[in-house]
Amino acid sequence: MSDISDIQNLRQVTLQTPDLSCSHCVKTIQETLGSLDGITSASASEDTKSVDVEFDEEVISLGKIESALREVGYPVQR
Ligand SMILES: [Cu+2]
Repeated sequence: MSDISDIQNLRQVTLQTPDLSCSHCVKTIQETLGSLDGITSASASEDTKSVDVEFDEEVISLGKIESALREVGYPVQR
């Protein structure tokens, strides 16, 4: 963990989004998350119906990310 020690609060999660069904969904999700401050990377996959998100917890919370996904039609399954 020493290589990224200057980025203290970076967190990576995989969110299950069952409604993600095609490449258009992938684009929508990646554009939505990409527009949010604090998200350093967002990668959606239609094969696994999930989204890998890397974000700075000091800037944005996981709850906000989930809300943003829900707003564009992809509620996160827990
Ligand atoms: Cu779609």
